Amino acid sequence: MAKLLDRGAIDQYREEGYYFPIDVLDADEVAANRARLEAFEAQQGQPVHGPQRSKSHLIFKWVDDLMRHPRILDAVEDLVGPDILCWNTIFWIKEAESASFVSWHQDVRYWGLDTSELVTAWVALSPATEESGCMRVLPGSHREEVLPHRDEYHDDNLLTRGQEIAVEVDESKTVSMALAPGQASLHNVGLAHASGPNRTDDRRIGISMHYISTRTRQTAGEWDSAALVRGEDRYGHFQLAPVPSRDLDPDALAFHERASGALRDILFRDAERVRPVV
Ligand SMILES: O=C(O)CCC(=O)C(=O)O
Repeated sequence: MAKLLDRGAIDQYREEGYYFPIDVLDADEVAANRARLEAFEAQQGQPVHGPQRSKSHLIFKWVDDLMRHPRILDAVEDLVGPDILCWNTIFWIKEAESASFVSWHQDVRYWGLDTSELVTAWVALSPATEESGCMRVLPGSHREEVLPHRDEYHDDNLLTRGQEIAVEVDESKTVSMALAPGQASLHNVGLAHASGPNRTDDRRIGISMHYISTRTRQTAGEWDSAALVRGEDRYGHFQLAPVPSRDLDPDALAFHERASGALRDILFRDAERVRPVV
């Protein structure tokens, strides 16, 4: 029996490659998480950036908690089964009135994972609207061949290599996944997706969490890590990440350094240029 998604939602996800919205956090929880993020940014004098954007559950205890949120895990379990790893967590922040964008891309092309079942849950901590640059998806593209990509390294592109699909995407067939703060969307690793600039006076803040079955293997690197978030790991294909005891836990930070270095090697493995962001 499904835990959170109904039959229609599961069928839509399988057919179209996405499903939204799912209510995850209430207004107080959103405010508390945003305050934690922004207190950290105020303290360091700049927004979360570079390697801080990825595997961020190893830096921030509250991201680790969010990654284990029962409503998210119930939805993910409905799609990948009961033994679940979270491979990565990524901040997607577009400052107010900023040109930041994400080009059309398919994650399956870059992540080296031998699964077509990875589910991304993307949680909004501020309004994700067409105006603020919410995600757009190309329904059904996860069931087609992976499209050719090229690297553009555009400064405003939030993607590591500025990777983009090298053929025209028919915008008339795309769907905008607008979310209110505290809501989440789900999308499949093969689904083509993108997002435009933020034309509002608030930051657009999202956190993506990338879930796989424990069966999954990393094929692009010798060593990779993931967090066991539900069930049992009977395979041992990934080094299991520690659970931080608090924000900036020194042991978890040391693990983050190794884990994000390995991730960078995977993401840039056939790239012309390596950028500090992962
Ligand atoms: O936040 C965005 O606009 C894009 C996010 C994305 O590419 C992802 O979660 O896979």
